[in-house]
Amino acid sequence: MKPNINFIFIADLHLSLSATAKTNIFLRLLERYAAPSNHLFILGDLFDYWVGDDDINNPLFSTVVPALRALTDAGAKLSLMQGNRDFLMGEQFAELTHGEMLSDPYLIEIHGEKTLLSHGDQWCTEDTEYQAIRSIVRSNQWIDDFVKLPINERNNRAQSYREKSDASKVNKTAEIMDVSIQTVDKAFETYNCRRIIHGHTHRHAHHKQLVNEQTLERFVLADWRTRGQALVINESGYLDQFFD
Ligand SMILES: [Mn+2]
Repeated sequence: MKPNINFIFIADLHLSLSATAKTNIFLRLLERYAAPSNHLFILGDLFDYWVGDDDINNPLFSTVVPALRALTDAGAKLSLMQGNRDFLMGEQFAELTHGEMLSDPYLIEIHGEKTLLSHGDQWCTEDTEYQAIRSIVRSNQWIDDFVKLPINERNNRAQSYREKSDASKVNKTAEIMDVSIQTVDKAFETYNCRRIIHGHTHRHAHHKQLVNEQTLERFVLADWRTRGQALVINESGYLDQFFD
């Protein structure tokens, strides 16, 4: 008999040095799921920002990396996806944690159901200003130039990008910053799947729609504030698990 694997999805923890309570919640979650029957997926923005896998003196690095490694050492599987805040989290990080990096979007099968995973920001296509910036900072040229800078300079720049991004959001409507329904529908079609799981928008939800007599469902993961949320899917169904 195949074991009933728990597929666990989290995103948008936005861990930072100033939010130690959240980091502790995350460490407890890792302890809780440290068993071979679990597969943890972190779908982006684990960190509020990440300036590169060589930032080894960052206290978050020395806290989070060994904790993730303890999870995989206990036999759990770990899959990581970059978010828009921590897209410089890469192969080196994955290797140290014994996890695997996933491309975005990524198609998996969960107990027989094809499921498309994404951070979600690339589907916010109505926010054209954001998409223009995204295509610049995700280019190899931009990344090569950025990671050549000294770490403290990278930290300063990350801070200033974040402030600019917060300022630009003030003038945008909630609809513009959500995923585009047309873009999501296209993803369902392209990947020929009936389930999507993503984060980024911080709009915790379970959407269902009927298309051609098929139910399409889209889980949006919650961002972590005073408590953490994990979506757990196994053979019995799905449930939201909260951590505080
Ligand atoms: Mn995000």
